Formats: sequence, C-alpha cells, structure tokens
Amino acid sequence: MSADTAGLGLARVAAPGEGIGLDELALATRNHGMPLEALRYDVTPPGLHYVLTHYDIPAVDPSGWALEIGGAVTTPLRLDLDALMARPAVTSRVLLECAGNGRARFEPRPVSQPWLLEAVGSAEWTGTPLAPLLEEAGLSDGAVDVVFTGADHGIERGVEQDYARGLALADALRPETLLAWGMNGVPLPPQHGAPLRLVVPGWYGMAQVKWLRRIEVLDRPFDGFQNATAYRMMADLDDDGEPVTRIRPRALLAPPGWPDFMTRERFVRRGTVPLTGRAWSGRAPVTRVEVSTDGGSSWSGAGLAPADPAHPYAWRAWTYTWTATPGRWELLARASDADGGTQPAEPEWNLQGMANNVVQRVPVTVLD
Ligand SMILES: Nc1nc2c(c(=O)[nH]1)N[C@H]1C(S)=C(S)[C@@H](COP(=O)(O)O)O[C@H]1N2
Ligand SMILES: [Mo]
Repeated sequence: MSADTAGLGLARVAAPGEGIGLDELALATRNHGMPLEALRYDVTPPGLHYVLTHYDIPAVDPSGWALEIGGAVTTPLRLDLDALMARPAVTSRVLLECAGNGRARFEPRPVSQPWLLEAVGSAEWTGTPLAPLLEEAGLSDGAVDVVFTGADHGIERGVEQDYARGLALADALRPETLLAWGMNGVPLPPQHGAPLRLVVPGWYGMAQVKWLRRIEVLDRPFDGFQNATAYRMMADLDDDGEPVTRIRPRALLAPPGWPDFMTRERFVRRGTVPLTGRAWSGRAPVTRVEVSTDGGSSWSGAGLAPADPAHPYAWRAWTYTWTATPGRWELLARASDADGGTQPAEPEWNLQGMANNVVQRVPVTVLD
C-alpha cells in the first residue's frame, strides 16, 4: 500500500514518512477536537465537545422538517418536531468518541481525519426512546436492520451518498437508543445534528446519525457505504473486515502542569502532583484504571469514581497522586473493563485507522 493506491473507492495510506497533508489539515480545522483540559468537566461545556462531519453541515429548516419512518413496517409514520417532543422524554449523559480517534498515531497513517486523542466529549442528550416508535410503526416479521439517513449529502471515495448508517434491529430496539433534540438543556446546535439526531450509547460516533430525516426498516442487511465499506477493521483492501461497533476501553490524562506553546510538552514543579483524567468503555463498565509514571515499567492502581447508576454510559473520573522528582518522565494511563477489555501497549493497525485505543503517553519535565 502506498500513496498511489489513492483512487476511487480506495482508502489511502500515507507513504512511509509522509507528513500530514493540506487535505488532512482541511479536515482537522473543520472537525475540531475537545481540548484535553476539558476532561475536567463531567459534561463538556458548549463548543468544547468534539465535532465530526463527513460532508457539510446541512441547512435544515426546523419548521418544514419532519421525520419519516417507513420500509418494512405496517404503518409508516411522519412526525414533526412538536409531535416528537410531545412523547415521553429522557435525558441521558453519554460519552461520545469518534472511531477514528487515535488515527494519526498509526504507522503508516491512514489518510483521513487525523485525530490524535481529542475526538471525545460528554453531553446530556434529551430525546425520546426509539423503540416505542418502531413498535408503533409495526415491524414486519422479516425486519433485520434499521437505516438512519441524515440530511447531509456528499461524495466519499467516489461514491455520492446521503450519510446513512444501518443498525441491527436488536440494537435499534435497546431502551437506551434515543432520538435526541436537546443537548445540555438547549436545542441541538447545527454542528451536532439540529433538529434531531440518533444517540446509540456505547457505540462509536459513526452510529450517532445527525440531521436525521428518515428511518427505514429493512428485511435484509443494509449494504450502504458507511456500513459495508467505511467503518470496518480491515487488514488490507482484500479484507472485508469486522464492522466497527462499540467503543473500546480508554483512559485519558487531563494534561498536568502547563504546556510548551508549540510542542505541547508538559512542565510541572517537583513535589506532589495530582493526576486526574477520565476513563470509559462502551462494551462493559470500567473496572480499573492504572497509571505509570515511569514510561510503563511499573503500574499502580488509580482511584476510580464510583459508577453512577443514572449514567451508565458517562465517562468516569480517576485520580492518582504523583510524587514528582526532577527529570523527564513519561506518564501513562490504562483502563480495563468488566469484559476483560483493556488497552494495548502498541497500536493495532488497520487500513482505515479505526478504534486505536493504544495507551496514551504524556512526556513531562519536572522542574526543580
Ligand atoms: N448525518 C451525519 N451524521 C453523523 C456524521 C455525519 O457526517 N453525518 N458523522 C458521524 C461521526 S463519524 C461522528 S464521530 C459523530 C460526531 O458527532 P458530533 O459531531 O456531535 O460530536 O457524528 C456521526 N453522525
Ligand atoms: Mo467519527
């Protein structure tokens, strides 16, 4: 694989040593990350939550907008925003993470949105559960997948499309799956999917379809681009790959001390340095966070905030007290979950740069 695999339908991988290009920079400036110091907040403040949009933020006029539910159902539905908001509402605090988070650390680098580690955020989503609406529409016996289509349109690797993602019926029917119109107590902002988006707690970002306009029940598996081609863990172009689904475990450190403007390297003064961060997994509850202050030679358990039963899909705070002595150190943090999932010491490379939950490394200089 090299730069000359660039072409219609193909994922491109950077040549060895090839720097980030202006095409990647253009994506990086549109799709901003969450500054990691915002790991300090339970709920990410407005504007600091990461944003990822494949095409453009579409112009959706909420007054003319309605959601259609159709396909393999007995009673197709059409609901405007008032009708949706009149239904039972719940508010749920959910950690979102882009499946491409960590992509820029792969070698060779899959060319796409070049996230380092900041494609995360925590928000309180208000909406109505999807399952009762699907039941009301009357699912056909043969229903297997549900397709969610956004109002945004574009071309991706030569394929013109509306952004659309399929979800297995069982996942669509989970009681946690929401049609959300609110974020942190206010209507959804344009970049997060106004007027309505899907929220599938525990799943990577691609499932959280924004600017939702149509829900279609299928009696066959969905084979659209975002399921069949993108968002698969492929070894090479001949590999179909497993689909990307739930969020792998990850712990991140809130950057300690202060940064150098250009390198972002951290500086602290000797003595007691409180280390804090967040941990999550979309697969099972986080059971353990460990910290290393010596580059991974030794590990100690961090204090993990208790799980909040009201918010099973929120990130959790962790703390660790470091007695820092002068010199250059490398801090690491690692999360494990109740499924036995944890974070690898080396990236697990795949062609499209998906789900890289390699352990974070934070170089720190301790000053005298
Ligand atoms: N309609 C639509 N929905 C979408 C996308 C998109 O491009 N179009 N991007 C997806 C991806 S890849 C991610 S990571 C999340 C990002 O959600 P956020 O911007 O609200 O953080 O939205 C998802 N939903
Ligand atoms: Mo994403």
